[in-house]
Amino acid sequence: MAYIVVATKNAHKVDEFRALIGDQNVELKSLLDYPDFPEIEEDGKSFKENASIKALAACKYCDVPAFADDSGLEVEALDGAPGIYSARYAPTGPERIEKLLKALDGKENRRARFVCVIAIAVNGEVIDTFEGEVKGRIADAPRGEGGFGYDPVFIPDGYDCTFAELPAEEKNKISHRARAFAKAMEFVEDQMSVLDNDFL
Ligand code: ITT
Repeated sequence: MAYIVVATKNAHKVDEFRALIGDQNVELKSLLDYPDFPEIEEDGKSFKENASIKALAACKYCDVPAFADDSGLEVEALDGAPGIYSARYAPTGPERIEKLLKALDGKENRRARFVCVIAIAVNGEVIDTFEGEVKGRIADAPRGEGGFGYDPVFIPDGYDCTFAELPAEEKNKISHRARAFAKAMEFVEDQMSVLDNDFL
């Protein structure tokens, strides 16, 4: 079976992508399947740059088409922070959430958005990038056990519950990742020949 590599070590992202790919005749591998893969320095200045760095590194190392997801949470009242530094905002997940809630303490504006940029790399080149977003607001306290990262404090527009309280299928219908992935798939379907027919 043909396979593609997603350039991530985040098992939650892999699960979400597997669910998004569904029953297509393609196997999804990740950097968790390549334990010797060298650490990638994410020194880009944007989601797009970091996604491109990761996709290219995986494509070159694994010698197959690869894609990467660089994502994060942008909070309006914090001028877009933590943004591309979402994974590095504090040492652990609970500490990141605690720091975010503290930073928003007393602020009326709790608007935020999750952003995801997917980069696709084939034959040692990034061929395109795709962005998805989901808008919402930051809850007063963490709620729910599902998802990962900032999900317990993110309430998507149109809902009263956090991403962590939603069933995974529901998050996967409206998330920044799902939206970026839908755009990427549309492109891939149009460009099958460019991708050597090995990519889906
Ligand atoms: P890789 O670089 O290996 O893919 P990572 O987790 O470090 O894994 P990023 O650099 O893209 O990935 O950082 C994304 C961070 O943004 C992630 O660790 C979460 O803190 C947050 N984030 C992104 N998408 C999220 C989601 O769907 N739900 C909750 N938090 C999310």
